[in-house]
Amino acid sequence: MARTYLDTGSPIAALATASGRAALAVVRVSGNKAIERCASCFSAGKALTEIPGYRMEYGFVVDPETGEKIDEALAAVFRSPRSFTGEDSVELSCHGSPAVVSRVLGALEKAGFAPALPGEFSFRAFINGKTDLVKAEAVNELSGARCESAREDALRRLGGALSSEYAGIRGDMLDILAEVEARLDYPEDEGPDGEKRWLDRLTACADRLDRLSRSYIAGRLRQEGALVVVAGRPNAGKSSLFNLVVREERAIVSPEPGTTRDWLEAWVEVGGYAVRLIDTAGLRHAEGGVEAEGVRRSRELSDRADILVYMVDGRSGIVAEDEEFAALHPAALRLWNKIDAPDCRPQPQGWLGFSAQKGEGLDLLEDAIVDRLAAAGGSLSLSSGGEEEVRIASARQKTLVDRCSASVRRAIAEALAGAPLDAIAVDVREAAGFLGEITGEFVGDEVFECIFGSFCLGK
Ligand SMILES: Nc1nc2c(ncn2[C@@H]2O[C@H](COP(=O)(O)OP(=O)(O)OP(=O)(O)O)[C@@H](O)[C@H]2O)c(=O)[nH]1
Ligand SMILES: [Mg+2]
Repeated sequence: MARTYLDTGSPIAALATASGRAALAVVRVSGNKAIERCASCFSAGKALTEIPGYRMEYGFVVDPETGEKIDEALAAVFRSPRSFTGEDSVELSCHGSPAVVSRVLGALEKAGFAPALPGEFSFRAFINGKTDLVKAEAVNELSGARCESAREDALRRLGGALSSEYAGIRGDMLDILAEVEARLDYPEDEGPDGEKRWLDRLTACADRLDRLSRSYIAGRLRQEGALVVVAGRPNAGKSSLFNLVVREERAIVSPEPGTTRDWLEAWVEVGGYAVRLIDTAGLRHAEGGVEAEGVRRSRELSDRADILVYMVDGRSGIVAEDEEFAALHPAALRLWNKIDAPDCRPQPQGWLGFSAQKGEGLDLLEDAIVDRLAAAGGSLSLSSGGEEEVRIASARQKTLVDRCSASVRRAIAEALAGAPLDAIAVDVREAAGFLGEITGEFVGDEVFECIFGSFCLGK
């Protein structure tokens, strides 16, 4: 039967660094008798079982059945509870070739380690009380940070800034709940200001929740990057723009209309944001087949874009298809390409003169992209310059914050309408429960797989 996260009795092993060729690879093991089991695959096994935590031992990884040497390595020992997972753990720094890693993992399997599930080390850290869910997600976000803004935000969340914001709001709610329940039990004990006090505190909670919810757009853009899609009719110069931005001849450029059939993507950094730039197939009424599929994908990507860059060949000007598309995407950034060509027509108002061939207009295009992203998500500069804002980057947390906020707003509306206190208490309790779910105090088992399953292997 397939293992699950709840099978915490099995010791686990996984490659914690990226797979492929590298100077070093780190293989991580954790769990029941992890140090002893690892020692059975290590030439200096006895020393490994005897050294204290946070120490390293030099030796060779060996096959536990045949004693054959597999690789020269350093083994770092972490003893429970002072380890990432809270369990006994070892990190083997080996040489970073796929052949070495595969044999090392094979040896560990013979020593009783099961291959870890994605995020299983983090899951164990969570159930052993080493981290809450918000910080566990922050570790994963830090590992996945593609740009400076993502690193900065994730590190702040890992440091506990977001967890303490949730804990603060939840603490306030539990105080309010205690107050409401006391009024329920002893209505005569409260003065006339009593209701106003807790209602004010509840409103302050709702405002803090709304601020967190609003931070998600910026948080997501900073963490995941912005999807910037270049669209336009065939031959407009989309692939030329793509190559210009990625500084490489990645896309085929040719005077033949319909050159790009499938979309191409590249990650680039624009003004501190990670941008997933996409070059698409030229939009025209294709007669079916491969090209029509390409056009369908172009339209789909255009609909999903955070920013759409629409390009026109300034030598041929605007035609009906451009107008049709513009009506669907009024917010697109409009580029009038090929201004270097002598027969380029004058650009109409609202279009940015551009030359993908000469790089003219690129600075203005990048500024416009950064302005758009900033407008979408508040302050989105590369570095927040010491600003202490905490942002949500997790869709899971955003959903729960919104549910929590809805319960709080309902409680406030009921209080203002003079509803009975026990009805209000139900909503406040529900709201506090949503916050408990965010940090992992109350989470159903089925949720774990969903959360940790999206983490990296070995994390
Ligand atoms: N003069 C001039 N020619 C350009 C410029 N940008 C692109 N071209 C030319 O226009 C032609 C089409 O360029 P591509 O970049 O392949 O155009 P595309 O929009 O990707 O075309 P499809 O893939 O067919 O949709 C090529 O011959 C390019 O060299 C420009 O800024 N100035
Ligand atoms: Mg192209």
